Parts: sequence; C-alpha cells; structure tokens
Amino acid sequence: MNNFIKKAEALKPILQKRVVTASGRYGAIQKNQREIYDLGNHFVGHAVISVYADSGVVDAPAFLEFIFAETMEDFDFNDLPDNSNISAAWIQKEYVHLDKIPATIKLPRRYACRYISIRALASSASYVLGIRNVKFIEETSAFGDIIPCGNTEQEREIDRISIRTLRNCMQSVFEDGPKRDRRLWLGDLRLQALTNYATFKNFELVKRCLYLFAGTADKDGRINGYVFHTPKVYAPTVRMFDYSLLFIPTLWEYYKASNDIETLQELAPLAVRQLELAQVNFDKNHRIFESPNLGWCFIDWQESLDKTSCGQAVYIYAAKYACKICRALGRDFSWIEREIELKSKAGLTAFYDESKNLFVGKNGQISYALNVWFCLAGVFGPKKNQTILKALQNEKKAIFPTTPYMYHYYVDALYRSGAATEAKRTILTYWGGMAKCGTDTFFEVYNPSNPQENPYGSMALISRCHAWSCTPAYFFRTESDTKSDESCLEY
Ligand code: RAM
Repeated sequence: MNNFIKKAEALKPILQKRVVTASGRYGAIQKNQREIYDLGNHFVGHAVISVYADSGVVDAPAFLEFIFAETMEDFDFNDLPDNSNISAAWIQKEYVHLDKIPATIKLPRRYACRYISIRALASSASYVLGIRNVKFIEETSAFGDIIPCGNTEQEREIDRISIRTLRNCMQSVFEDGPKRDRRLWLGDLRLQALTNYATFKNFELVKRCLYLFAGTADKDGRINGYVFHTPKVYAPTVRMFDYSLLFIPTLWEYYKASNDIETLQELAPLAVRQLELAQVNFDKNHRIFESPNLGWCFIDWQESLDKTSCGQAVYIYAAKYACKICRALGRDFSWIEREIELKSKAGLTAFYDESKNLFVGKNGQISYALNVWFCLAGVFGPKKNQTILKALQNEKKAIFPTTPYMYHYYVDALYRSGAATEAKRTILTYWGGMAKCGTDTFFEVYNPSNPQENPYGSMALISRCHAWSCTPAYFFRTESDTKSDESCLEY
C-alpha cells in the first residue's frame, strides 16, 4: 500500500447508522400475495425482516421473494435482463428460503431503495405465514440535516431531492450510485464535492477520494477514471481523457473550500501531470485527434456524440485550473499559459463557425456538449458565450445532453455567461421534470422525451439515485457568486 492510499484509508469514515421502520400491511400473507412496504424516503443500507406463523403448524420452509425498488416504477423493471451490456447482477431482487419460523433475517446485500416488496412464493397448506416487521438500517457518511433552499416550493422540492441524492451516495467514498456501480468515478466526484461544500461540508471524504485517485495513478502518473475501494483499493487502468483532467479543478476546488494547503502541495504535481500526459493527444497544429492513447472521453452518455472535439475544450478548461494551482503555490506556469493560448487558437480554427456563432464538431455536428465545454473553457468572454448559448437554443439540429452530468455543465455555462434566468429555468424544467415523477432522488439518465432511455440496454439496471444529478443544491446556494463569472478565465 503506498502512502497516498494509506492516507486515504486513514480517512475512511465511520458510517452513521439509523433504523427505519417501513409502513405497510403487516400480518398474514397468502401464497403469491405481494406486499409493498414503504420506508417513506430513499435510503441506503440493510434490510432486517421478521416473519412468523400467523396460524397453523409450521411443517415446511417458507420461500420468499424480495424486491428493493428506488421508485415505484422500478417494480415494472425487475426481471433479470438478458440483453444488458453490464452485469445483470446489480438487480435488487432476492429469493430466500426460511427453514426456521419464526425468524428474523438480515438480507445479504446493501440495498438502495424506498420500497420493499415481499411475496410468499411457496408455502405449506398447514400454516399461514405472517410478516411482523420490515426494518432498514440505513447508512451514510453525510452528517446533519440541511435546510432546503429556494424561493418557491418547487425549488425547495428540487433542493430536497438533490440533497437526498448526494446524502445517499455519500458512503465510504462518494459513490456514483448506491445501487450501481457503487464506485468512485472522477467526473461524479467533482460534482458531488462541489455540492458537498455547499451543504454537508464533509471535507475529509473529498480528501480521502482525492488520495484514492492519487494512490492508484499508473506508473506514469495518469489518474484513472474510477477506483474500486472495496474489498481493497484497486484501479484497473482505465484511460479517461476528460475525467483524468477533471482531477485538476477537483483538487483546486477542494483547496478553495477547505484551505488545506498541504493536500494542495502534495497533489499538485500529479494534477499538473494530467496536462503533461494529455499533450500527446494533440497534433502539430494543436488540435485533438482520436487515438487509443486518448482513451475514453466520456462527456455524456451518447454514442453519436463527437466527444473527442469536446476534449479540446476540456483540456483548456483544466489547464486554467492548473494555472490557479501553480499560482497559489508560487510555481512557474508559463508553459501552461502557452498551452492555453495554442490550444484555444487551434480550437477556434478547428471548431468555431462564425456564420453560425457556434462550435461545430466532426461531420458538421452541433451539440450542447461541444458548445458548453468551449464556453466553460473561456475561449471567449461571458457576453459572447451568452450569444453562443442562445444560438444553440435556436439550433433545431443540436444534440441535447442526456445525463444530469452534462446538464450540470450546461447550467454552469449559463450562469457563468450571465444568463442566470435561463440557468434557473433549465434547472426547473429538467430536474423539475424528474421531481414530477414523484422521486425522492435524482436519476442517472433522464431524457424528458424518452423516459426509458438508458445506456445499458435494460431499465432494470438504471440507477435512480445518481451522484452527478445532485447539483441543483449547489447552484441554488452559489448562483449569486457565479453570475457572469470569469473565474475560469482569471488564472
Ligand atoms: C457510469 C457511472 C458513472 C459515470 C461513468 C462514466 O457507468 O455510473 O456515473 O461516471 O459511467
């Protein structure tokens, strides 16, 4: 175990546990009858269930089915999918035999759910089974209650759901989703950390995650896209062009929020290293190009999206944060400034179409992703960016974001260009659309015009409490600071 991992492990939080009792119909349950119990909100933890013989003599085992659902709609999608492109084992469904009755059983897995359905699949004619208790031991490393923020009931509702989403993803690390993949991903971490600074302020958890990434960097110093933290800390080599670069703003923002200069000092070389490593992905004209070395440039869940071009802007964006880090530590960053200049010029030449006032990707593709990232990269100033984002809204062919992750960056770009009203409107329509579904937490993917859109080939594997969707709580608390913000430009 290297020193960075040791540091991270020393910061492992003790989870706060609390018992919640589900409401529902207790008592006798007939064969094949399904009972749904309601925890009253979304929780993450372990289920403890007590059963007994309501009448008769127990002469055979009971055989029960349990389904754990994050939303009521999830009950429509709980069959084991055979066509998914990720493991179907994530589904939250158990079949349990009980040989001794009465019994109190703790189910084997950790679940993310609000609703628990129980069905007696087989039982003897000599007795009727009864459900005495459905309890849930919830776990989180988000401590304290946060007062919802917002000017209207709708805003406060969106805020409550955002906070619940973040809270339930805060476990031993910032998980992407407590149902699936329960992994620490860099892109998710950044957005969780930002929202955490404005709410729970668990700085140690962010620090732990930064050290987990640092401790699992490859031999060249490349930060992986994600880290497994259990049963042991491990990161398979997964090159993610954008996620590795996002280590830079994530470190900077941690320092700004916590004032922890030692961590900044210790991890700054690794942050700057991400820029150095990314340089080979640009041709002699300083334009990004596709190659195996680039790895996965995630940007958003959209197959047809020209993500590589977005990478040009992500690089410039990250480089500006690297300058901030170097300046704070009194280190030379003239080469990074030069990089910014060269990559910005090349980005404009390659992608900016003056006649449309838009950035245009491969094969004439116009997307929110490309334009948003170039606005965030600050290649132009806020006023001009505002006109670009306006032109984007009027562009019928533009590819919309699919995930709350990409929507976050769109809203961020709107705020930073001074379009606060439009930014707020976007939050109210997009996240408000999810809230209207009666959810307690926000989803991994939400496409209002195709509610069943998902990247895994099966709705059974979708995560309804997904970290990267928690940022309305960040925006509501910081919007006055981000109005027409040039912070990214001032490096
Ligand atoms: C998904 C994860 C995570 C995201 C990556 C790119 O599988 O759930 O949220 O960061 O993909």
